[in-house]
Amino acid sequence: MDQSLTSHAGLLAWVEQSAHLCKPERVHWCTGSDDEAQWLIATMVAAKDLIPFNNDDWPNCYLHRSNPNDVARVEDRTFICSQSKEDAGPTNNWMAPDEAKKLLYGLFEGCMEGRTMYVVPYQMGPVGSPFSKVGVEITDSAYVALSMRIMTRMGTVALETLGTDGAFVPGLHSTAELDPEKRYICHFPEERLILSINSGYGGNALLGKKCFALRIASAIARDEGWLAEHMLILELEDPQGEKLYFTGAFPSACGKTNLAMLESILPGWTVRTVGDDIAWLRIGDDGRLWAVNPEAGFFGVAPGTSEKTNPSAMETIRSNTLFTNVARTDGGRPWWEGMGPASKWMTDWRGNHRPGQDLEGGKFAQPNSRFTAPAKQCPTISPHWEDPQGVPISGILFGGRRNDTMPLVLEANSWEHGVFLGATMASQTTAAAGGAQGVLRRDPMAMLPFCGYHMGDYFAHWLELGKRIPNPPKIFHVNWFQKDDDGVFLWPGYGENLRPLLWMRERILGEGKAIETPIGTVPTPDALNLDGLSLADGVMERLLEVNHDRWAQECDAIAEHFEKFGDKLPTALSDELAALRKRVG
Ligand code: GTP
Ligand code: SPV
Ligand code: MN
Repeated sequence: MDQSLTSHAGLLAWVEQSAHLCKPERVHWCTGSDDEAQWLIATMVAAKDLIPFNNDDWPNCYLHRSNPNDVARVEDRTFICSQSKEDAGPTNNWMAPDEAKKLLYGLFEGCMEGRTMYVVPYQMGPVGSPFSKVGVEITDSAYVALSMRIMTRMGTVALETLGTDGAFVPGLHSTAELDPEKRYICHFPEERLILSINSGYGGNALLGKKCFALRIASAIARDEGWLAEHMLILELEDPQGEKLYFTGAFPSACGKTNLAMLESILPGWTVRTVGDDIAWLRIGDDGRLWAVNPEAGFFGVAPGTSEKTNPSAMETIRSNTLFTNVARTDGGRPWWEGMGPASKWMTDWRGNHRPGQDLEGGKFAQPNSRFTAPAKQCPTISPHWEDPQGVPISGILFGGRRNDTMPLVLEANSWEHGVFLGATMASQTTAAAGGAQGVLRRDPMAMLPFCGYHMGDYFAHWLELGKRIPNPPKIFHVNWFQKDDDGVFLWPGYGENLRPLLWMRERILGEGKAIETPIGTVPTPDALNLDGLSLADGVMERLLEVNHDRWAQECDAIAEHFEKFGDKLPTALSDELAALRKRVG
């Protein structure tokens, strides 16, 4: 065993126990140093687990191809293992903790034979922040160790925060045989423990991210009176230099990274990035809601990312970036659909060498292919992104991917109505998780796959918290994804999303032209600043339309969604539905 880097008795005992169970050939404690990263990379390149990109254009960038059966989160194999089934609620898979441990520890037995066991201490949240928390992931995947170094504050820095007797969230992970039939992602919210086996992919395997910072943290947040959310955090600076901060909860692959890195299309206005996926929010001493990004990197969707849609992401990923399941051109560059013209010959994400014009052989990049890049490389990163107290939030956006029904932007009438908008959000499913794509489903607050306890209690927690915020943010709902009758997006999206954002800012400042509708407040058709954008006649009206027939149907769909929560549905939300029905008529 290498020199362990800590005298934390609880941590040493757990590592010892895990080594005894998994029987690795050796144990390596990760420090997070540059030398260590280069050694991990060299080991993986030798094993063909990483393929270098052309170092002149893409310095220190590598391609990792995952097993084709292991390319996304697996919601049907993800479990909340609370003592009582009821605490997991109707939206989570549940397994009894004893049963889950018996099953998983059985699978972990000897699973690291001949392998290295990496002990990966990591910190979620900025160094020196009172809100930061420590986790330790034990894994047999060098890819995971390397990714955790980008996505979190990993290594010695986390052990320093932990000290000799601090609390940490243990997470045991093994790729084992990558057997999809034996793949389990289990969370024990009472014990604050994570067990994950037989996947090496993103949210299943980088345990600091969805497993800790959302599922376990949401349970901690309920107990401690704060929120752990699937949200981007952005800074909007006006031409006078005044800043406002927004968070936005959109389901997986529905535009958080893109909005967080928005390139302003209007002179004088600047958007900067604080976080692109997760926010931890607390009520500050000043009575406002403050948000911290617990992560240190971006695990972003590659397809659709280009100089045109997201130049800031393109610059961020230009060096020191891991790419997972993208294509590789013969010139040694990464490529994916939506990046630009295909090159003459490419190796697709499965490793097949094909002409770039070959449209028969399927996509060159896996639709959920991703980049893993350090946040500090982002040209639009906010100077406040690591502020220990976080940033003060003035607006919360909920949003989904819907062809119709939901207007481009909608302002809630109150905190309760805003919670209702979040609780009833619906969105078409994407490639970020296994299963059918493009199916409309309710995804409350974009937390359906990530809430670590009963979703009804989670709604109640949001409502309670709202009562305790003297200056609550205004809540909005946005939809960048409405389509016309030919299936073409009605709204250009990306940088153009600045326009609705500016209207939301005006509303926060008590300005902005608006009309009350039965579903909330929408801009008048001339309220958005459309300088330099030409939309066809009637498009803006259509983007802002509130169709009463559709909304009568929507009320029925919401009622059905609410039924799941039984007694746990807060009356404030059933009251909101009743009031909506009345207004819709
Ligand atoms: P996760 O990392 O899975 O949580 O996803 P995310 O919410 O950060 O989504 P992301 O910004 O990566 O966008 C997902 C996909 O939606 C990409 O292919 C984007 O190109 C596309 N997209 C993002 N914003 C817009 C938009 O405003 N309009 C349209 N039409 N597509 C968008
Ligand atoms: C998501 O699916 O919401 C992601 C990617 O951000 S993963 O880390 O795989 O969860
Ligand atoms: Mn996400």
